[in-house]
Amino acid sequence: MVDLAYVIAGSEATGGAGLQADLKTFQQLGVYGVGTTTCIVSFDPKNNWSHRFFPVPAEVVAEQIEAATAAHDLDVVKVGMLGTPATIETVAAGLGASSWRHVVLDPVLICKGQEPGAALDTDNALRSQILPHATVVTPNLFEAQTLSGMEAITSVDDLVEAARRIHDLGPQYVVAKGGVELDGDDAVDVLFDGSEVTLLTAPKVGNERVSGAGCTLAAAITAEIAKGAAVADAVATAKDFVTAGIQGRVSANTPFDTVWQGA
Ligand code: PXL
Repeated sequence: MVDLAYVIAGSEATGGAGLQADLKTFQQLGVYGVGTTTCIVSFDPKNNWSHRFFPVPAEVVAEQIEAATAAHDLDVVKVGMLGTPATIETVAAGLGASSWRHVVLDPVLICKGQEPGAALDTDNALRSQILPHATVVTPNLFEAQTLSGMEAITSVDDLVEAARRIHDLGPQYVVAKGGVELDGDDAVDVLFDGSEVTLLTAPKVGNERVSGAGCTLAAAITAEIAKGAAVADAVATAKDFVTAGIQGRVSANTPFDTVWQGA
Protein backbone atom coordinates (compact mmCIF):
# COMPACT_ATOMS: atom_id res chain seq x y z
CA MET A 1 0.00 0.00 0.00
CA VAL A 2 1.40 3.36 -1.02
CA ASP A 3 1.99 5.97 1.68
CA LEU A 4 -0.28 9.01 1.65
CA ALA A 5 0.51 12.65 2.27
CA TYR A 6 -1.94 15.49 2.60
CA VAL A 7 -1.45 19.16 1.77
CA ILE A 8 -3.60 22.17 2.58
CA ALA A 9 -2.31 25.09 0.48
CA GLY A 10 -3.00 27.65 -2.19
CA SER A 11 -3.13 27.10 -5.93
CA GLU A 12 -0.59 29.09 -7.95
CA ALA A 13 -1.78 29.37 -11.51
CA THR A 14 1.56 29.32 -13.33
CA GLY A 15 2.27 25.89 -11.84
CA GLY A 16 5.52 26.84 -10.12
CA ALA A 17 4.55 27.14 -6.48
CA GLY A 18 1.80 26.25 -4.04
CA LEU A 19 -0.33 23.14 -4.30
CA GLN A 20 0.93 22.38 -7.79
CA ALA A 21 4.53 22.19 -6.57
CA ASP A 22 3.45 20.22 -3.49
CA LEU A 23 1.57 17.53 -5.41
CA LYS A 24 4.35 17.20 -8.00
CA THR A 25 6.82 16.73 -5.13
CA PHE A 26 4.67 14.08 -3.48
CA GLN A 27 4.32 12.20 -6.76
CA GLN A 28 8.03 12.38 -7.52
CA LEU A 29 8.89 11.03 -4.06
CA GLY A 30 6.45 8.15 -4.44
CA VAL A 31 3.63 9.14 -2.11
CA TYR A 32 -0.06 9.47 -2.97
CA GLY A 33 -0.97 13.14 -2.66
CA VAL A 34 -4.25 14.53 -1.42
CA GLY A 35 -4.77 18.29 -1.66
CA THR A 36 -7.10 20.95 -0.26
CA THR A 37 -7.16 24.38 -1.97
CA THR A 38 -7.26 27.37 0.37
CA CYS A 39 -6.90 30.17 -2.15
CA ILE A 40 -6.06 30.84 -5.77
CA VAL A 41 -3.11 33.04 -6.72
CA SER A 42 -3.05 34.17 -10.36
CA PHE A 43 -0.04 36.35 -11.14
CA ASP A 44 -0.90 39.26 -13.44
CA PRO A 45 1.23 39.27 -16.62
CA LYS A 46 -0.16 42.73 -17.50
CA ASN A 47 1.07 44.18 -14.21
CA ASN A 48 4.60 42.89 -13.68
CA TRP A 49 3.37 39.48 -12.48
CA SER A 50 1.91 40.99 -9.32
CA HIS A 51 -0.19 38.74 -7.13
CA ARG A 52 -3.92 38.46 -7.68
CA PHE A 53 -5.33 36.61 -4.69
CA PHE A 54 -8.72 34.94 -4.38
CA PRO A 55 -9.62 33.19 -1.12
CA VAL A 56 -11.71 30.03 -1.37
CA PRO A 57 -14.74 30.54 0.91
CA ALA A 58 -14.06 29.14 4.37
CA GLU A 59 -16.98 26.69 4.21
CA VAL A 60 -15.61 25.24 0.97
CA VAL A 61 -12.21 24.80 2.61
CA ALA A 62 -13.96 23.00 5.48
CA GLU A 63 -15.81 20.75 3.01
CA GLN A 64 -12.58 19.81 1.27
CA ILE A 65 -10.93 18.91 4.58
CA GLU A 66 -14.01 16.87 5.49
CA ALA A 67 -13.88 14.96 2.19
CA ALA A 68 -10.13 14.35 2.29
CA THR A 69 -9.98 13.18 5.90
CA ALA A 70 -13.09 11.00 5.57
CA ALA A 71 -11.84 9.32 2.39
CA HIS A 72 -8.34 8.56 3.64
CA ASP A 73 -6.57 7.74 6.87
CA LEU A 74 -4.13 10.64 6.75
CA ASP A 75 -1.52 11.13 9.44
CA VAL A 76 0.94 13.57 7.87
CA VAL A 77 -0.09 16.96 6.56
CA LYS A 78 1.69 19.93 5.06
CA VAL A 79 0.14 23.36 5.55
CA GLY A 80 1.12 26.01 3.01
CA MET A 81 -0.43 29.34 2.08
CA LEU A 82 -3.70 30.00 3.89
CA GLY A 83 -4.17 33.66 3.07
CA THR A 84 -6.87 35.04 5.38
CA PRO A 85 -7.72 34.90 9.09
CA ALA A 86 -11.06 33.21 8.21
CA THR A 87 -9.26 30.44 6.31
CA ILE A 88 -6.77 30.09 9.14
CA GLU A 89 -9.58 29.60 11.64
CA THR A 90 -11.18 26.92 9.46
CA VAL A 91 -7.91 25.09 8.86
CA ALA A 92 -7.06 25.23 12.58
CA ALA A 93 -10.42 23.60 13.34
CA GLY A 94 -9.79 20.98 10.65
CA LEU A 95 -6.34 20.19 12.02
CA GLY A 96 -7.78 19.93 15.53
CA ALA A 97 -10.44 17.44 14.43
CA SER A 98 -7.93 14.71 13.51
CA SER A 99 -4.82 13.43 15.19
CA TRP A 100 -1.62 13.84 13.20
CA ARG A 101 1.74 12.18 13.48
CA HIS A 102 3.25 15.30 11.92
CA VAL A 103 2.01 18.70 10.81
CA VAL A 104 4.60 20.41 8.59
CA LEU A 105 3.94 24.15 8.43
CA ASP A 106 5.41 26.34 5.71
CA PRO A 107 4.47 29.66 7.35
CA VAL A 108 3.81 31.54 4.11
CA LEU A 109 3.33 35.15 5.14
CA ILE A 110 3.78 36.72 1.76
CA CYS A 111 4.68 35.32 -1.59
CA LYS A 112 7.32 36.91 -3.77
CA GLY A 113 6.64 40.50 -4.65
CA GLN A 114 3.85 41.14 -2.16
CA GLU A 115 4.03 43.98 0.33
CA PRO A 116 5.23 42.70 3.73
CA GLY A 117 2.72 44.95 5.53
CA ALA A 118 -0.27 43.23 3.91
CA ALA A 119 0.45 40.08 5.85
CA LEU A 120 0.26 41.29 9.45
CA ASP A 121 -3.21 40.10 10.46
CA THR A 122 -2.59 36.79 8.74
CA ASP A 123 0.74 36.55 10.53
CA ASN A 124 -0.92 36.94 13.93
CA ALA A 125 -3.64 34.40 13.18
CA LEU A 126 -1.07 31.93 11.84
CA ARG A 127 1.06 32.34 14.94
CA SER A 128 -1.81 31.93 17.40
CA GLN A 129 -3.94 29.29 15.66
CA ILE A 130 -1.80 27.18 13.30
CA LEU A 131 1.65 27.21 14.90
CA PRO A 132 0.39 25.32 18.00
CA HIS A 133 -0.53 22.37 15.71
CA ALA A 134 2.82 22.33 13.88
CA THR A 135 5.48 19.75 14.70
CA VAL A 136 7.81 20.96 11.92
CA VAL A 137 7.96 24.57 10.74
CA THR A 138 9.97 25.82 7.75
CA PRO A 139 10.28 29.64 7.80
CA ASN A 140 12.37 31.48 5.22
CA LEU A 141 14.53 34.39 6.36
CA PHE A 142 11.71 36.94 6.38
CA GLU A 143 9.30 34.56 8.11
CA ALA A 144 11.97 33.56 10.65
CA GLN A 145 12.54 37.22 11.44
CA THR A 146 8.82 37.86 11.84
CA LEU A 147 8.10 34.75 13.94
CA SER A 148 11.15 35.17 16.17
CA GLY A 149 10.65 38.91 16.60
CA MET A 150 14.30 39.52 15.77
CA GLU A 151 15.25 42.89 14.29
CA ALA A 152 17.47 41.42 11.59
CA ILE A 153 18.96 38.11 10.51
CA THR A 154 22.24 38.70 8.72
CA SER A 155 24.31 35.62 9.58
CA VAL A 156 23.99 31.89 10.16
CA ASP A 157 24.38 32.57 13.90
CA ASP A 158 21.36 34.89 13.74
CA LEU A 159 19.43 32.22 11.87
CA VAL A 160 20.25 29.68 14.58
CA GLU A 161 19.07 32.14 17.23
CA ALA A 162 15.82 32.65 15.30
CA ALA A 163 15.31 28.88 15.07
CA ARG A 164 15.77 28.59 18.85
CA ARG A 165 13.23 31.34 19.50
CA ILE A 166 10.70 29.82 17.10
CA HIS A 167 11.20 26.43 18.78
CA ASP A 168 10.14 28.11 22.03
CA LEU A 169 6.78 28.89 20.36
CA GLY A 170 5.97 25.16 20.21
CA PRO A 171 7.11 23.26 17.10
CA GLN A 172 9.45 20.33 17.84
CA TYR A 173 11.52 20.92 14.71
CA VAL A 174 12.41 24.25 13.14
CA VAL A 175 13.93 24.42 9.65
CA ALA A 176 15.00 28.06 9.20
CA LYS A 177 16.02 28.73 5.61
CA GLY A 178 18.76 31.16 4.73
CA GLY A 179 18.56 30.20 1.08
CA VAL A 180 20.20 32.77 -1.18
CA GLU A 181 19.38 35.58 1.25
CA LEU A 182 22.46 35.37 3.48
CA ASP A 183 25.88 36.40 2.19
CA GLY A 184 28.31 33.73 1.08
CA ASP A 185 28.67 31.07 -1.59
CA ASP A 186 26.43 28.52 0.11
CA ALA A 187 22.68 28.33 0.67
CA VAL A 188 22.56 27.51 4.38
CA ASP A 189 19.50 26.25 6.22
CA VAL A 190 19.34 25.42 9.91
CA LEU A 191 17.56 22.51 11.59
CA PHE A 192 16.96 22.84 15.33
CA ASP A 193 15.26 19.97 17.18
CA GLY A 194 15.29 21.45 20.65
CA SER A 195 18.77 20.24 21.50
CA GLU A 196 20.90 19.90 18.38
CA VAL A 197 21.59 22.40 15.61
CA THR A 198 22.28 20.90 12.18
CA LEU A 199 23.43 23.07 9.29
CA LEU A 200 22.28 22.07 5.82
CA THR A 201 24.59 23.54 3.25
CA ALA A 202 24.58 23.44 -0.54
CA PRO A 203 26.43 25.69 -3.01
CA LYS A 204 24.13 28.49 -4.17
CA VAL A 205 22.72 28.00 -7.65
CA GLY A 206 22.81 31.62 -8.80
CA ASN A 207 21.77 34.43 -6.47
CA GLU A 208 18.11 34.74 -7.41
CA ARG A 209 15.28 33.14 -5.52
CA VAL A 210 13.57 30.40 -7.47
CA SER A 211 9.79 30.14 -7.22
CA GLY A 212 8.47 27.04 -5.52
CA ALA A 213 11.65 26.25 -3.60
CA GLY A 214 10.09 26.73 -0.17
CA CYS A 215 6.94 24.85 -1.12
CA THR A 216 8.97 22.00 -2.57
CA LEU A 217 11.25 21.72 0.47
CA ALA A 218 8.35 21.49 2.94
CA ALA A 219 6.45 19.10 0.66
CA ALA A 220 9.51 16.86 0.32
CA ILE A 221 9.95 16.80 4.11
CA THR A 222 6.28 15.83 4.39
CA ALA A 223 6.58 13.07 1.77
CA GLU A 224 9.64 11.58 3.43
CA ILE A 225 7.99 11.63 6.86
CA ALA A 226 4.93 9.97 5.29
CA LYS A 227 7.22 7.17 4.09
CA GLY A 228 8.50 6.71 7.65
CA ALA A 229 11.73 8.72 7.64
CA ALA A 230 12.90 10.41 10.83
CA VAL A 231 12.52 14.18 10.60
CA ALA A 232 16.26 14.92 10.41
CA ASP A 233 16.63 12.42 7.54
CA ALA A 234 13.54 13.80 5.83
CA VAL A 235 14.99 17.32 5.99
CA ALA A 236 18.34 16.19 4.55
CA THR A 237 16.64 14.33 1.68
CA ALA A 238 14.39 17.31 1.04
CA LYS A 239 17.36 19.69 0.87
CA ASP A 240 18.99 17.46 -1.78
CA PHE A 241 15.70 17.17 -3.66
CA VAL A 242 15.12 20.93 -3.80
CA THR A 243 18.76 21.63 -4.71
CA ALA A 244 18.45 19.24 -7.68
CA GLY A 245 15.15 20.88 -8.60
CA ILE A 246 16.77 24.33 -8.54
CA GLN A 247 19.71 23.10 -10.63
CA GLY A 248 17.22 21.72 -13.16
CA ARG A 249 14.92 24.72 -12.91
CA VAL A 250 12.42 25.72 -15.56
CA SER A 251 12.51 29.22 -16.97
CA ALA A 252 9.32 30.89 -18.07
CA ASN A 253 8.09 34.29 -19.25
CA THR A 254 7.93 35.29 -15.58
CA PRO A 255 10.84 37.26 -14.05
CA PHE A 256 11.70 34.22 -11.92
CA ASP A 257 12.49 30.58 -12.67
CA THR A 258 10.67 27.69 -11.01
CA VAL A 259 11.78 24.44 -9.42
CA TRP A 260 11.52 21.30 -11.54
CA GLN A 261 10.63 18.44 -9.24
CA GLY A 262 11.41 15.89 -11.94
CA ALA A 263 15.06 16.92 -12.28
O1 PXL B 1 6.08 30.59 -2.64
C1 PXL B 1 5.08 30.79 -1.73
C2 PXL B 1 3.72 30.54 -2.28
C3 PXL B 1 2.95 29.57 -1.69
N1 PXL B 1 1.70 29.30 -2.11
C4 PXL B 1 1.15 29.96 -3.14
C5 PXL B 1 1.87 30.96 -3.79
C6 PXL B 1 3.19 31.26 -3.36
C7 PXL B 1 3.97 32.29 -4.05
O2 PXL B 1 3.64 32.76 -5.08
O3 PXL B 1 1.32 31.63 -4.83
C8 PXL B 1 -0.23 29.64 -3.57
